[in-house]
Amino acid sequence: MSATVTFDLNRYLQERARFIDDALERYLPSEQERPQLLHRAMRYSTLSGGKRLRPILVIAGAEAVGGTAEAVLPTACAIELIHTFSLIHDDLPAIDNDTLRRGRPTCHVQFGEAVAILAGDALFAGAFELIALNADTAPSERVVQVLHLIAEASGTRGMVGGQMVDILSEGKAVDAETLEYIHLHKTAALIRASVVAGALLAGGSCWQVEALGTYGTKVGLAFQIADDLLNVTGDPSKTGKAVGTDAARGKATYPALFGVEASQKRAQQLIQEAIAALHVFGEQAEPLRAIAHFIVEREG
Ligand code: GRG
Repeated sequence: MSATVTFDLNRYLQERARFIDDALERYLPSEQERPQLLHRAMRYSTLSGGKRLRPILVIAGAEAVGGTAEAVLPTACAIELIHTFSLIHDDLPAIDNDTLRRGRPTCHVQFGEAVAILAGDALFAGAFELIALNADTAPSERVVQVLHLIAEASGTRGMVGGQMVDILSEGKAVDAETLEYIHLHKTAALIRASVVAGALLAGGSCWQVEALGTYGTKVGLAFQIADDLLNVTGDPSKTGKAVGTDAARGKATYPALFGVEASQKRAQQLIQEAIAALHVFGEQAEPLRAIAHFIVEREG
């Protein structure tokens, strides 16, 4: 008789998110340390109940090649700090001018623009301090590779570059190639870097890292398509942010260019391709397969 073991994704996500939250709590500067206002803002935006998808992908990438969550924890938290930085700056009046994030007032609404800008800057710098800390549990040459990977995925060849083209495209008719450039750089680059960083730190081989890179790019693109769809069809009580804002700002999105149904199909197709890239792995990659489905099925 063969027993079918179904992977419990909810439990996996909850346990790892708790593990990451506890570590972030320890790594972030205390509100009692000077400058207290800056530290309050950094903690307010970071410890505010995000899904922790990117740090969970660092851990799942490490586990896929036989590593552990403990060994990659500083880098997992570093990526959450970069992500939180990008959200704070993305919400600023000069960029998206959003007032609600993770169900709470955005950082600049709560603390003022100057504090929000500096909180973002300090989180970004703090991320690289944390990656360097990972030399305690991973070989230094792997840590250097990860520093390069994450810096590139965050900068002009990654998130910042994608964000720039996103802003320049507002209110314009963009073609499919430009839309894909925006999504691959603004969102998929950091998601890919998360999975690959975990695998590199845990000693993954070249072919394992390459397969996980393909997985990361495809789920990263699917993630942004799903985010575009949630901005059209989502429920603010579940997304924790306003809906309908992309259309109001004339943003370049998948539903705007291709419609809701074709966008859903494209996201599903990317998830199938991402899972196919994992064929070289056994059951150690089961969390990554389940996360791929979650990325397009989530409601928030
Ligand atoms: C950080 C180097 C650096 C630059 C800032 C503002 C900016 C440049 C980039 C913006 C990038 C951005 C906000 C992309 C959108 C990505 C996205 C879909 C975010 C929502 O992520 P979730 O759903 O959020 O994982 P939670 O709240 O769950 O963490």
